[in-house]
Amino acid sequence: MADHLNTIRDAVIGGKHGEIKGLVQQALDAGLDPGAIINDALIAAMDVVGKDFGAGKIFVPEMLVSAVTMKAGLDVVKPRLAGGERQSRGTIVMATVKGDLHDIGKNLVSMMLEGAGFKVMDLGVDLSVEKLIDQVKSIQPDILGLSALLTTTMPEMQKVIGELKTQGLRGTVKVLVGGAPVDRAFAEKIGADGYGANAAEAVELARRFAAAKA
Ligand code: B1M
Repeated sequence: MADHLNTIRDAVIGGKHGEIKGLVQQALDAGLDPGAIINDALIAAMDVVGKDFGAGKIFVPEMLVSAVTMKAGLDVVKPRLAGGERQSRGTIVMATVKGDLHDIGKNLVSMMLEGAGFKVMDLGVDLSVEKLIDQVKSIQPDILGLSALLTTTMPEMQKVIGELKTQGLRGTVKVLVGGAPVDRAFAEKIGADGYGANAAEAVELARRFAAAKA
């Protein structure tokens, strides 16, 4: 089991995008838990990549190839996660905020929320306040999930919450925030309804919101 996880982790770190799908499939065929593949191999690999990038050992192209490799691995795991529970627990709009192109964590959170029975409408990356407000008006989701990976884009979350208030929409939607630089104190400061440190916490919070509404 550890062999499969280590091989997948090393493949992501090494950016072996041509091999990753086969390796993940082999691990699934060997009976490994999809959650372990995600947490202990795919995410663990990106932690190493992030540290290496921060330390100047690798550069943006290498980081990008690792990201592409991780995404390809996630695509193989996704069907094993989603569809466990059929009845929708509610609608969640997910997006990465304006100026931010990081979407791996958001995609992962979206996948786990789908797996937990929510209808997830993923708007993608680089979403302006205006576009998000328009989508909240037209989709009328139960939850708005915002992701930010850059310290420079975190303030966009506050702008979105401010605009929801200005337009009288704040009471209609729960706002859930997350992403590596975001923490509970920041979430509280900007008036979000919840903060998820990872996908599991995001799912737990979304479940709590849904239960409170029911
Ligand atoms: Co970027 N990048 N990057 N990058 N990148 C970081 C974030 C950085 C920390 C790297 C570093 O310096 N060590 C750094 C940010 C520094 C800072 O702001 N303080 C950084 C930088 C500087 C940049 C550029 C500016 C680099 C440059 O061009 N000079 C540039 C910015 C581009 C832009 O966005 N405008 C850039 C570009 C890129 C790539 C395009 C090459 C690529 C992104 C590819 C993609 O996403 N499609 C990339 C990557 C891959 C990273 C790292 C290495 C990995 C991010 C990742 O995918 N992690 C990252 C370093 C790191 O974080 N270790 C880094 C795995 C993912 C599963 O985790 O996204 O944290 P994460 O999601 C977690 C939780 O945070 C949480 O759950 C997820 C699962 O557990 N979560 C939520 C996330 N969203 C949530 C929402 C929720 C709840 C929980 O509720 C709604």
